[in-house]
Amino acid sequence: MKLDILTYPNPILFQKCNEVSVIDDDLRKFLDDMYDTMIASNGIGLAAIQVGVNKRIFIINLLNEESIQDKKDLIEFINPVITPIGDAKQVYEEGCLSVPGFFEEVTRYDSIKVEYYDRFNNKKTLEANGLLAVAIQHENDHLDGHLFIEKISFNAKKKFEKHYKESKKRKKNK
Ligand code: QAP
Ligand code: CO
Repeated sequence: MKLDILTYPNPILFQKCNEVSVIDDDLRKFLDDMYDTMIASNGIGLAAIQVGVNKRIFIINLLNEESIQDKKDLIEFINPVITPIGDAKQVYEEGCLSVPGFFEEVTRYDSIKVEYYDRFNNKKTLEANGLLAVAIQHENDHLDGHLFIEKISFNAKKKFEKHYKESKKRKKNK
């Protein structure tokens, strides 16, 4: 089932999320709904709070070498904890389903370790770099009530304000 995605400046997006205490069939059903929502919205990552659910959960499904978004590559992160590996940074042009139509460069750690639980309550550890590391850090920020637009340059923030005002006008005329 596809859920509605909250968009900036909905105050729910700025909430700090709570840890998941039980991983049961209801939670697995919710993870399926998150996947349907992400795919229907042409996303590669989605956090629970983006659909109004205050839980430390996100999902990521990047494209493979053939540029196909294969469900086999879906990763579901429950109660993730991220640790940077080293000091190296990377810059990537990010977007967010909660900030539709706006893309801007963000600097993040190049390499990270993430510990999390999967949908069957198995504890997992993953080391990531490149785009997967970007996606994990972007989604993990949602769990602490942060959006990528808080991490962009001063000039990019001005560009965002303009984009946001224009998108409000477009909504009004729709
Ligand atoms: C987070 O973002 C992310 O504005 C996931 O019009 C960001 O799926 C992962 C999207 C950067 C890796 C790198 C945004 C789709 C999707 C839009 C998304 C839009 C249509 C964003
Ligand atoms: Co996002």
